[in-house]
Amino acid sequence: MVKSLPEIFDGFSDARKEGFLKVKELKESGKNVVGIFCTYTPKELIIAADAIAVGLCGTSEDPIPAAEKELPRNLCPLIKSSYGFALTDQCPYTYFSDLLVGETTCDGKKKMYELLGDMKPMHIMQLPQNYNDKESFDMWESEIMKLKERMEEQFGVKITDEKIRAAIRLVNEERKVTKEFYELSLLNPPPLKGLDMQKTLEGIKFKFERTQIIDELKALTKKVKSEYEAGHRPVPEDAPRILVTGCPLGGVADKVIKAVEDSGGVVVCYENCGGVKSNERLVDESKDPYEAIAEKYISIPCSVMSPNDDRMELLSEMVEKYNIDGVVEIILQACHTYNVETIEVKKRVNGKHGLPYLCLETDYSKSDTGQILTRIGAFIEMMG
Ligand code: BJ8
Repeated sequence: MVKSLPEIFDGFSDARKEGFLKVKELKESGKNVVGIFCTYTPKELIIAADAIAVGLCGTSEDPIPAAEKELPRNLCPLIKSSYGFALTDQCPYTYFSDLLVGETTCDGKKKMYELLGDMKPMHIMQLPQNYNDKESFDMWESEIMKLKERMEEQFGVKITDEKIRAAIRLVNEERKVTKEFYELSLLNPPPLKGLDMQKTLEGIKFKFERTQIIDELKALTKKVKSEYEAGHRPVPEDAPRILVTGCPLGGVADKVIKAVEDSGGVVVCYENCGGVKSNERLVDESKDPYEAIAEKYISIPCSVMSPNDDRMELLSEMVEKYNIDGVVEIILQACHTYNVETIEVKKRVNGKHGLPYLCLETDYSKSDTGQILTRIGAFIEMMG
């Protein structure tokens, strides 16, 4: 039976739940599972070691009370949720992971990794916090080589030149089709709602056969385009076009993106991890594979970097490219690096682009849903 677009988007939304069974099956068939938490993890090395990479960033508030018995309450919900899942053994992805890989990004995450190391085998990559200088690059390249060695040792495999190059090509292909999918929203009016785009970008993290992800995304992009060409318009022409930036959205999308779209706006660009930040730049296939991997990953403009001018440049590029009417920034409670960067983001959006900017600090609870809807409603109305 041919599925409709809403059914396909809901399918991506259910991917996290459905992936539980899939990961169990893969595990039983002898596959090794590597749990990851961040866009800085070089997935190519995990794939080249014939293992599967599974995202373990918590997006639910359920395990937070358990985490708060050990962690400070005044900590980012993403960290508390991820830790709570590991602590309570409630998350099958964490349970089935043979190895966890983390990076020294923000303070809370890197200290949580130390604690996780008492529960599971853990490999922590030392991430330098400057993407411009040579010493930082050399250090990161050596961290990439250390991860290669750890994968080989942990799983008793050899990562050959051929395997790493094949993994690079595969992940690059996935990035290209992901980009083609989210670039659908360059159209005006966009051919899909931002919440459906977000469900899809989040859902692909819980599909483990990379070629299947590529095929499904290509087919989805084609279907959205052909329905648009046939006259399907899910978004009104005058809906203000919103760019969302800031912290990862997995745990707050239903609250924030839905509020934007229920108020008459449409999210056309996600600058966050999972969107533009992780997919715009490819690994250079013509270079030494490890140098090329190091170059790609160290250039991710996350707020843990200092300085982080590239984020502002990327933001400006996207504001112009997507013909943006307003920017909404999401700060997860106690995320200091993104929170301090809001000053620069606001200046850039208001000053350079003359556009309205709204910053929302939130967590995974539902207690501020009404307040967020009111603030976003007023923001969108101002643009109307
Ligand atoms: S590359 S955004 S996935 S670190 S929101 S845990 S920064 S206190 S998630 Fe992130 Fe990697 Fe950067 Fe992306 Fe800390 Fe902030 Fe929480 Fe964060």
